[in-house]
Amino acid sequence: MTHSSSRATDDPQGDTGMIFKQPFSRRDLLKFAGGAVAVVGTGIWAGNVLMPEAAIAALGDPDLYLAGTDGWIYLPKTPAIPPFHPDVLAPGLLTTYIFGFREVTGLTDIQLSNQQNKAQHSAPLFWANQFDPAHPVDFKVQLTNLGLALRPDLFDAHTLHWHGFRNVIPFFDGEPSGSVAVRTGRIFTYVYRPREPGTYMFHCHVEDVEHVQMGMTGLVFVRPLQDGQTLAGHTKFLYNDGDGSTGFEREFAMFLSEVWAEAHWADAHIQLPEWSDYRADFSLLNGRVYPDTVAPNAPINAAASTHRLAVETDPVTGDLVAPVGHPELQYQPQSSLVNCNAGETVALRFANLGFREQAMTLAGIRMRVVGRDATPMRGRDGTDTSYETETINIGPGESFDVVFTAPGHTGPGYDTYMLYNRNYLRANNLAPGGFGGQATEVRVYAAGGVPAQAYPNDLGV
Ligand SMILES: [Cu+2]
Repeated sequence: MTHSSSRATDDPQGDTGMIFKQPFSRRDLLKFAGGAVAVVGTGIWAGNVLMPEAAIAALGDPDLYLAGTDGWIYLPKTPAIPPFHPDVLAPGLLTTYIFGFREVTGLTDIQLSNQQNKAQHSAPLFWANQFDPAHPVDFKVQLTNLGLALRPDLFDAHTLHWHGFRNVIPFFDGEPSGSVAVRTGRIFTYVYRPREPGTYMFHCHVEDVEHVQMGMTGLVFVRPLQDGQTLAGHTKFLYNDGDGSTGFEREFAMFLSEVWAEAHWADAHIQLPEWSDYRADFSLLNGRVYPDTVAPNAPINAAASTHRLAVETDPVTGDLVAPVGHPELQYQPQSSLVNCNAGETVALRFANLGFREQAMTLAGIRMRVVGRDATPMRGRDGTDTSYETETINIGPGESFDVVFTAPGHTGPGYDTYMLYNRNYLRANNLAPGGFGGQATEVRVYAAGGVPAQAYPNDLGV
């Protein structure tokens, strides 16, 4: 910044007194605005007016637009948990009340307001590139609070908290007692400089035990600067490994969450859940339970999926387009199916924001853990601390980055390997026939059987 004179003397229009009665020095403003100054740049100081509109304009357009609201999702109706599940208030094919996020990039204002009561679970998948000092560009996410259609009495704010994100300045942290929160009808733009590649999660931090459990949480990851180089035959990587050891051909986000039916029912029926009674009835993967986890993604706009899984929306209403053949999964657009070809290297990005530790097993294929909590498995002296396992134990708030090599397969069709929670009650949620829980499939085709991946969690076929 070059501007250094006081507001009072560098104000030819004489209009800033309407905002600050006392002459303010730039030093005072720096103290006042704190860390936010570091990211808004020099533009807003030119006119000497500390206006939110000016600050937003100086930042440029957000990379991503999210909205917070309520909504409904589908979970199997058996086993029923009377009177909590399925909820008698649920519309159409749906069963379960949620709070959640929606991705609303490109929607008109009218379409945006239409998305009240149309939240999705898990929250929209998005990603950013590692901050490049040579080409400094911040990553910006605009959050609109659309309010809760079913609970207008709950005028809860929402925030975006990027869990595990290093060095976020408090202004953009999203923890509501230490930073701003977005009240109903308000809009706020979060600004990040993602300096550490890896897999993270995000959630609303307002009444977070409730809002996280209700569904305001999802997975976010940061691509390393190393991407685009060719190392060990790979061009895409999980970390800046220097040797290609975290490279992959395909990547799949696996977000673990839970639903306690009684709490969701209570929020829908204007009751107060007792959170110390917490008991997860459903364990979910990317917001669905098996075998819905292997149903396709909702239709995805591949060209628009540069920083987000861009689910197609209705051109008139802006509402989500449901996965083909699965109208009940309209608000659960993300598949967990892993399609790959024999011999390929596949990356799985796990994050858990359920409230219990989970043990995810890939039966018959060894996974190599190359990162934990957005930290590569390297010692201080560079020693490789990655390890092979068939099971990862993943606590609440933890993330794991693993890679595996797809086993051989020839001929038509595919081989199926199960990826599931070792706790059988969580892999099937007590559903009849063993269906219904935190489980999915890895399907290995013969070489060339699955076309190259266009975006994360792209099934290819
Ligand atoms: Cu919230």
